[in-house]
Amino acid sequence: MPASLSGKWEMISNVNFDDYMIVLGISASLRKIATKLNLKKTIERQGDQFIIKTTSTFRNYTVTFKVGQEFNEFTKGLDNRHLKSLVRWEGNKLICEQTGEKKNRGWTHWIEDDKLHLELFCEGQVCKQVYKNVSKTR
Ligand code: VLZ
Repeated sequence: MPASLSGKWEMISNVNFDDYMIVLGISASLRKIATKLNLKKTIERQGDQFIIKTTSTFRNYTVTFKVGQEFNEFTKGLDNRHLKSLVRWEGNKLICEQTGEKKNRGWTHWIEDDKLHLELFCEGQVCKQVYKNVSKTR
């Protein structure tokens, strides 16, 4: 079994977020705000359903899905695109493919050294974020 992604997480590093937002067409003014945010993730698992909440002082974004089941995703408040998304396990990595206007788009989550790792990728750009656990209990 992969190490659990569940819990509360707070970002400790964020590399190439600006270039990731550029390929998504996020405006310079929004990018300026977004790059300064201290992002948090809350990941909950309810049976075979995952809920991933990304929160900040500026914007929040929640996605709910079942592994192996394609779903419609609307990136409301981010780049506001409609996607067909599919999440699967590959070893200890939870991988989401986001099919739509942008090619080779998606993300990968995994646990390494008790940290939550995230790669956000789109059209050749990769943003790498690492989060520390801030759950009361785990
Ligand atoms: O995360 O797709 O954990 O959805 C950035 C919000 C969060 C900041 C991006 C405001 C969401 C941006 C990243 C203003 C334009 C993401 C998935 C993997 C779950």
